[in-house]
Amino acid sequence: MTPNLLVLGGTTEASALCRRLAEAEITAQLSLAGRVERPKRQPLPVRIGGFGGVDGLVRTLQDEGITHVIDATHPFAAQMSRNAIAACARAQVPLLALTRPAWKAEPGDQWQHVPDIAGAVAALDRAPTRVLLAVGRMHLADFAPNPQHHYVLRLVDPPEAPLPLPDRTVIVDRGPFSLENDRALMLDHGIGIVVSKNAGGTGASAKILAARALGLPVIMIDRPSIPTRPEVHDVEAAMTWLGAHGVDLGV
Ligand code: 3Y8
Ligand code: NAP
Repeated sequence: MTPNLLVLGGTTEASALCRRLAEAEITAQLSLAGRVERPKRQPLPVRIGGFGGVDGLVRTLQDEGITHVIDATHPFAAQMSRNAIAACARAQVPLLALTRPAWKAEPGDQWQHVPDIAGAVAALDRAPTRVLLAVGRMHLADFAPNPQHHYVLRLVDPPEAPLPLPDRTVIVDRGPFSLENDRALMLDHGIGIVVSKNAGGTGASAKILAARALGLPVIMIDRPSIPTRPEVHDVEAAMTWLGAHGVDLGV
């Protein structure tokens, strides 16, 4: 069959896969939700926006004759991943997840694991300190119950709506970040604690490494649960899976 891949993206791994597919001249498109103003340029055609739930994704798979789906979304994009599992089952399209292992605490780390954003908010019910809140824009309002802290917010795009946190500094920047950058940022802002999603991978790990270097505590938000599906952690394993599912890798 002539391959026609759909990559669900928005991560470093998705970009690496897109580069590999373009090199191998395998027909594929990258899909983004449209969360940021200027997404990174990609070597494949990019579609932007939701599909319209499971039904919408099934329609896309069928109308566009998609032969394989690779879900390379962020581990916190759980709704997209759940929809992909359901839609690929209904449309009988092979699905593979390309993910990165969760970060693990090392000896000496001061991590407090919380199950979700609400758990991180509860963990901030403490005496005023200076918080590096680098969990993106979508959940900032959840942190409003703890206005006693000074928040250093890192956002991909300048905030449009008024921010729900009165005492804050906004840093507009996008990853991947470096240890040097994040260590200097924490020192410059006198950060006392870091809040982070357990994103895994390298693009967001700088703040974890910097907290480790500075001996700072981390509130680590564990990943939402996603039903099991075929899963690999690197691009070459994804290419091997494609080869085993009828794609001529041209090697
Ligand atoms: C739109 C598309 C690549 C992908 C790069 C990775 C690394 C750099 C680090 C911090 C943590 C955070 C956030 C983060 C990182 C990579 C990756 C990653 C974390 C872009 C991108 C899109 C998004 C969406 C954005 C979310 C936000 C989350 C910022 C592109 C740049 C905090 C996740 O303003 C918003 O609405 C932002 C929304 C979802 C989480 C949130 O809840 O706000 N990512 N990030 C994707 C789409 O439209 O489908 O420009 O490439 C991609 C990347 N951001 O190819 O190099 O692989 O994760 N993204 C987190 O991990 O906690 C920043 O600041 O330390
Ligand atoms: P989510 O909560 O799992 O998804 C919510 C809805 O957004 C989905 O049901 C789907 O809409 C749409 N959507 C999500 N990802 C999409 C994609 N790649 N292509 C097309 N539609 C998509 O997702 P999210 O957490 O908002 O993440 C959005 C994007 O940002 C994803 O690409 C993800 O990889 C990236 N990202 C997220 C985080 C994070 O912390 N959440 C971090 C880094 C990157 P329909 O139901 O209408 O199809």
